[in-house]
Amino acid sequence: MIDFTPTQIKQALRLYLVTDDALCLHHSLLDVVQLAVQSGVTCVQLREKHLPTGEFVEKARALQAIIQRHAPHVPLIINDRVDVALAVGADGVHVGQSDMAVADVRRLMMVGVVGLSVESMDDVREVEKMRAQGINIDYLGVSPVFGTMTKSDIAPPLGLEGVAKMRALTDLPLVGIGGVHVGNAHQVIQAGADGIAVVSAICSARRPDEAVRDLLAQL
Ligand code: TZP
Ligand code: MG
Repeated sequence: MIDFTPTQIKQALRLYLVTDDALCLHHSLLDVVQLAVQSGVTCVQLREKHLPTGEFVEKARALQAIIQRHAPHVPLIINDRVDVALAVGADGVHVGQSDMAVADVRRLMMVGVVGLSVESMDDVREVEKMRAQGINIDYLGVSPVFGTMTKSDIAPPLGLEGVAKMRALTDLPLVGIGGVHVGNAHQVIQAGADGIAVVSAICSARRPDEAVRDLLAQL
């Protein structure tokens, strides 16, 4: 675990892969991650909603080994679980609005990246208040930009207008997630995001390497 500069964080958000084992239709999750980092993905988030903790930790270590071997500059972020991130020495944690409060995450993660999903303008205003109190949040996930089947219990889509409005409310790095694919990635960036985060566009691709290259070409 190292400390990333704001510039490094912004660069890491450019093409951010969020994993979903069940959506890896043509390759194992580990193969998807390997192909993706070899092809230029700039960040990987391990997102596991159902694994027992021990297996979650094992999987985090397996991903870490792959990333270390093939693209050591690519950060590994753990979804939700500060304990898992600390146990394996991952580069950071990403939490949502109903996960552990981001101030508590920051207290536990004295170094490393802390990302937070924001689903409304009020969420962003709340973030700015926390920052004014000295709570260091590294980036925001704009969630969801478009409709998606990948995640249930999801807020209404913010749309490109929502991305632009959030951009106007904060200078934090923003990554757009939800229904982003090769056909709309460019618009998300144009609306003001620093990068895009995808699950199915890479995990479910027959050729994850080509999917990564095609997405990068749009950014
Ligand atoms: N958080 C907000 S939307 C989403 C997550 C994890 C799922 C995005 O999946 P996809 O397949 O890229 O639409
Ligand atoms: Mg969460």
